[in-house]
Amino acid sequence: MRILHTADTHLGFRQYGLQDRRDDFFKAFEQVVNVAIETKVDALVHAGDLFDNRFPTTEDLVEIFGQLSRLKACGIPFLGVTGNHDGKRGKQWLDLFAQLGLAKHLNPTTLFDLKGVPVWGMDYVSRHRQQVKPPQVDGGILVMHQMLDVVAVPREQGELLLEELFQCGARLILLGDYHEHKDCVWRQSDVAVSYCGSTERFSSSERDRRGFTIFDFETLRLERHELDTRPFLYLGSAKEPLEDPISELEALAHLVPGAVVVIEVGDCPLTPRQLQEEAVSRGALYVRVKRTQRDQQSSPSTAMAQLPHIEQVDEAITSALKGASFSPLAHKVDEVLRDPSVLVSHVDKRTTQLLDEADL
Ligand SMILES: [Mn+2]
Repeated sequence: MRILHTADTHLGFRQYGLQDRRDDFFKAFEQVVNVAIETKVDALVHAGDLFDNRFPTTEDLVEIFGQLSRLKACGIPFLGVTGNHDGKRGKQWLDLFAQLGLAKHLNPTTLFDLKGVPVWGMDYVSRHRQQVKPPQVDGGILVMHQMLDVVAVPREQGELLLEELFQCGARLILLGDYHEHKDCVWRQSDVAVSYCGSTERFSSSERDRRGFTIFDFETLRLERHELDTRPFLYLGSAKEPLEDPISELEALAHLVPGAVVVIEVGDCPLTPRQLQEEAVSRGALYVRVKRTQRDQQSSPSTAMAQLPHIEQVDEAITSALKGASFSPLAHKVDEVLRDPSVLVSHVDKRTTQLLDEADL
């Protein structure tokens, strides 16, 4: 029996405020569904963070219904748990999808019978820096969305202990939350534990190819599938920041079209806005500029000493922003973010409205 394991699809995420990036996350998910259907897997397991947040838009819901319906038409069950990003108080989106016959919301006490193999799941448990006990189950597959001690940094912040997972009774434990797959499969006697990684780059630090895995339940053998995602081009590094990013961009012009360019710069006189314009004029989608400050590198304590007192943070941000060359739109967004009269739950809507009005 073949089980497709995916997680951390973060659907609806408008990374860098871009509609293109929002579409990229859906395209990656569509590829996962395509492979599930083409290779006729027995189930698609989603280990949490299906959506990037608790409030998917109607556009997001229309697209997810489309993909779940394709799976249903092919008789492939979609089995899921919620993650830390998409979990709601009370009923979950997965419960709605289940009600419509498009998904199964897994839980620790009632098994889902997948052709004779029990499948269990547990939604993300928010216990910051405390350990979560895995449920004791009776064989089969367990799906969870938590950080394992062996990948958490620092290790004490791990929510689950790998050793305990090996003892929980399941034979295959499919996890979400950690966005990397590489070196994230652990085996002990007849038990395998694995993270599949995210399907699109949720942050520019996710440098490896994105993908998902298919497990053969009988042999516990794993097939890795790589996804065709938005190219990210990395120029410079914290150790070797660029002094002259423009000539690097020129040298790599053939790689730039459509890419998100991540530039690590040192003592460069150009502002992020100027770099953005330079790269976009060469066809880049977006530029993420990281500045490596040599004095901060050598002495983090000096940088700490320069931080304003907590009560003056707002003032310090305002005066720093005055000196920065951000667009009027960026200043408007900043106003919404720091305006105490704007409810946190309204921030997303208000900023999206500003971006839509700006018609970028
Ligand atoms: Mn995630």
